[in-house]
Amino acid sequence: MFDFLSNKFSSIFTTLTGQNKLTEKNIEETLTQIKESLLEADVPHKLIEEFMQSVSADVVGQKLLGSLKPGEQLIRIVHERLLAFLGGKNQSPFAFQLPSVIMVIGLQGSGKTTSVAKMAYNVQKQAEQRGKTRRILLASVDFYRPAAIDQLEQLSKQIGASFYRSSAVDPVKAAADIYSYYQKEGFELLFLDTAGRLHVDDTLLQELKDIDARLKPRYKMLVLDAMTGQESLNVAQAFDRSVGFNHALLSKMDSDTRGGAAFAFRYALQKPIVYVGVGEKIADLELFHPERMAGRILGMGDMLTLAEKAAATIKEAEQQKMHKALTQGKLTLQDFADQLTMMGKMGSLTQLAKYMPGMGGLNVTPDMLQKGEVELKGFKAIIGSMTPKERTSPRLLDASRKQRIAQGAGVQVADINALLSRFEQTQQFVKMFKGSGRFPGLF
Ligand SMILES: Nc1nc2c(ncn2[C@@H]2O[C@H](COP(=O)(O)OP(=O)(O)OP(=O)(O)O)[C@@H](O)[C@H]2O)c(=O)[nH]1
Ligand SMILES: [Mg+2]
Repeated sequence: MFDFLSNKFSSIFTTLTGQNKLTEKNIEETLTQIKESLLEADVPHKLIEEFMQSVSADVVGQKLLGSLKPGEQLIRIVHERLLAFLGGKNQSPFAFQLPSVIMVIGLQGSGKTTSVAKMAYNVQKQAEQRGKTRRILLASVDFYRPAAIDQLEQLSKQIGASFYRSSAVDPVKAAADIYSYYQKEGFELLFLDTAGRLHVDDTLLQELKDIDARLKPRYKMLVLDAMTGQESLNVAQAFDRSVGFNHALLSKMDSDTRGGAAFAFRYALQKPIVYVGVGEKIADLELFHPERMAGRILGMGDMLTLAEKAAATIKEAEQQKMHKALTQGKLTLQDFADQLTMMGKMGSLTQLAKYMPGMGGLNVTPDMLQKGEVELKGFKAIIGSMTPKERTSPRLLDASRKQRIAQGAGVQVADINALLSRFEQTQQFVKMFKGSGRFPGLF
C-alpha cells in the first residue's frame, strides 16, 4: 500500500539523513524531489503546490537546530504536514453509531457491494470480540445490473448477516420498503447498497438524492476506487455537490496503487476516510489510520517517534558525549554501558524494534528479541562489576579479573567473553562509522 510514494520518500530521506548538515541547497533539492514524487503519484498539481508551500514555510520559519539532527527535523516537518493532510493525529477509531442507516454510494465497479459485506463483517467481528452480537441488515436498490441484488444476497449468506429483498422495482420505493422492514424488525444497522454508473450522471444522482431525502441515512459512505488516481477526486466532488456524503471508503488499496488518491481526497474534500479496502476477500478491510499512513508514505517505520523519544529521554549531554566517542571512533566499555542504559530508558528491545524501519526484512523474531534483552541485562551487570580502569582498558581483563567480575555479576566467565567479543564488533562498527556523523544505531 502506498508503495510507490513510500519508496520515493524513503530514498529521499536516506540520502538526507546520511548527510550531516542541511544546507539551503539540499533542502531545496529535497523539496523538489518530494514534489516530483507526488507528481508521479498522481497527486493533482494544485495540491502539490499548496503542500510544498506549507512545508517550505515551516522549514524557513524554523531554526533547524536542537536535539534532533537537521535531516530528522525536515522529515518531521514533512511528516506533520502529511499527517495534517491525511486527517490529523489522535483521531479516535471509527465506529458506527447504533442504530444507523448506511447508504453506500459510488461509481460502477468501485467496490460498493463488496464493501457493504466487508463493513458488515467487520462490525460483527468487532462486536464478537466484546462478546456481543449486532443485528445487521443488508439490502440493495441496484436494479440496473440484473445480478446485483443476488450478489449481495450471496455475500450476506457468506457472512451470516440478514438480507432483505424488496418486491418494489422502483429504487426509491424499494428503499422506503427496506427502511420500514429495518425499523419493524428492530435491526441496529442497515447497509443499503446502491447502483453505480460508469460515469457520474444526473439520473443516478437524482435517484440517490431522492433516496437520501426519504431515508435520511446517518452515514453516506462514498466508495472510491483508489486505482482511478486523479479522476477519483472529480468523482468525489461530483457526489459531494449533489447527494453529499460524510464518510469515505478507499477501495483497492492493495493494488499497484499510487498514494495520490488518498492524499488528494483528504486534502480537497476534508472528509474522513474511515476504511480502506485491501483485497477481494471479505476480511480485507482496515480502518484508515492517518498516522500510520503518513509514516508509511514516508517509509520511515516509526523512526520519527523513535527520534523524538530519544531526544526526550536522553539528556543532550549524554548524547553529545556518545556522539563524540562514536565520531572519534573510540568506544570504551563505559560508553558501551552508557549506551545500554540509554536504550533501557527508551524501552525494551521489542518496543524499539517496532520503530526501526527494515526490521521486517531482517526476520527478527520476538524470541530473538527476548534473548537479546536478557543478554543486554547481563552485559550491564558485567560492566557494572568492572573497575573504571578495566572499563577503559578491557585488555587488562586476565583470567583472575574475569573470575572476580563473573562472581560480582553473577554470571559465567563465558558470558564475559561473549560481552567482550560483542564489544569488539561494536568497536569495529564505530570505526566504520567514524566521521560520517551519523548516530550509528544502537547495535
Ligand atoms: N483487489 C481488490 N478488489 C476489490 C476491492 N474491493 C472490491 N474489489 C473488486 O472490485 C470488483 C467490483 O466490486 P463490486 O463490489 O461488485 O463493485 P460495485 O461498486 O458494487 O459495482 P457495481 O455494483 O457494478 O456498481 C470486484 O471484482 C471486487 O472483488 C479491494 O479492496 N481490493
Ligand atoms: Mg454493486
